[in-house]
Amino acid sequence: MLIWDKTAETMPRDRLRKVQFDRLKHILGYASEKVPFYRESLKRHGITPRSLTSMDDLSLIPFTNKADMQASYPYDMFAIPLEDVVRIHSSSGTTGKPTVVGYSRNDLNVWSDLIARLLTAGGVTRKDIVQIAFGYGLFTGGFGLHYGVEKIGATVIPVSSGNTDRQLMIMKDFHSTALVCTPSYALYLSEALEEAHMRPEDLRLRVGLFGAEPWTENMRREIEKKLRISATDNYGLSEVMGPGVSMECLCKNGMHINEDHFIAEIIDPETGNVLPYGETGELVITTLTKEAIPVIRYRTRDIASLIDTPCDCGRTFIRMTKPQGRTDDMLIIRGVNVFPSQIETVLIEIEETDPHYQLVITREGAMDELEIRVEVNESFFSDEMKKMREIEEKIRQKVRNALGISAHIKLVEPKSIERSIGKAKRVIDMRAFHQGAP
Ligand code: DLL
Repeated sequence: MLIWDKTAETMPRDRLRKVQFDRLKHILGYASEKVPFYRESLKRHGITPRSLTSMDDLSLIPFTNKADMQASYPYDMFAIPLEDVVRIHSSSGTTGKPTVVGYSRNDLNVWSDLIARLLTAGGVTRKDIVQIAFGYGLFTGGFGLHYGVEKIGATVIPVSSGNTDRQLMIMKDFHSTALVCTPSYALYLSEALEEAHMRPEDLRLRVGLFGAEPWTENMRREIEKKLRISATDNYGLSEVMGPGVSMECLCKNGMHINEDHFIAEIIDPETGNVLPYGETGELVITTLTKEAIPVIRYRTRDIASLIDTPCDCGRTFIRMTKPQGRTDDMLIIRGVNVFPSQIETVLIEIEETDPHYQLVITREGAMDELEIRVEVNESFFSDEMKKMREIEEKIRQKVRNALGISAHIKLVEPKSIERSIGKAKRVIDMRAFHQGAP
């Protein structure tokens, strides 16, 4: 299996620990010198680079959270003058003000190098023709992946997101061999292919590198089957860089974290205590080399666990599991904690449905009601009410067995749930509306 930067990616763990510790001390000094927010918060906690005696002291350093990033809007977290910032991206800002992130020249070099690692891990080589169907713009997906493709010397087709017919035409006519987009869009493209009476054999697609939203193993199987490709997952977030924080190799058993540039920890989201490897909690990330915006112990709100068993690919970096969702996406339905991805896992196993669904939560009096809208597969779709009711009942029971909640199931016609060209919107929570809205 190919590895982009063998020296870094297969570094013995004791050496890696030392690199991390030295870089951590450096970044603490740098952040407190250049960013008033860190100067104050580290001083309040009595933390200086010298006070750190080992990596275990990491847990003494205060967290940074989304609200801190938002309060610094637009540029207060920047550690370098604007004239040295060569690129700006930003998060979508669906919850409040967007977070603005900047990159120095060196940050962009590191970023494209980490994307080169990601692409190589997913099976892309300089011979590939890579179709990027992530949006090019403030979102980090398009431009983020782009420069890594150029770095490895593959051919990049910067189609950007949307215009599905054109995506398919380009995929076929330009002989794309690798597809880069969100997993939900990959699935949508596979359907559109069928509708256009094209077959995967008409394309040269070989691999898919998907990320930016949660997806399940079942969804991977579905996409791999429909597009006849090998699909890998990759993870990142704008606040700490964008894509390239972690990526799967072809062993597909967790995403290797680029540990020479990031420290990952898992904490209990309630107490903030650090949890051991293997336990599930909130992922916290510290950047070790970012110049424009160093980020220390950032609470990502993503729920995952860390895996430190060796991987067959030879990389020594630990892996993170697929994030199940975010602490703020977790639904509490009549006191039971549920992640949309758990419901997806149940739905995908039911052959009569397709993996397109929406969860609608309402409140009747004091009771939360969950409605699962899911598309029936074309071949099972029928006018016969009885048949449809039987499928609904089957799903209801499976959801109850797996998650311990009872849900109302609504089968909907094939292709009736809106498809997304970027991150899919699965949850419609009407409870706030019922409760307080005038
Ligand atoms: O989504 C960066 C990215 C672009 C990653 C392209 C991978 C590929 P944001 O828009 O800031 O950045 O959203 C970050 O998306 O905190 C997770 O909740 C979610 N997310 C990203 N990748 C994955 C993944 C980009 N592979 C937020 N699995 C993160 C699950 C993911 N969730």
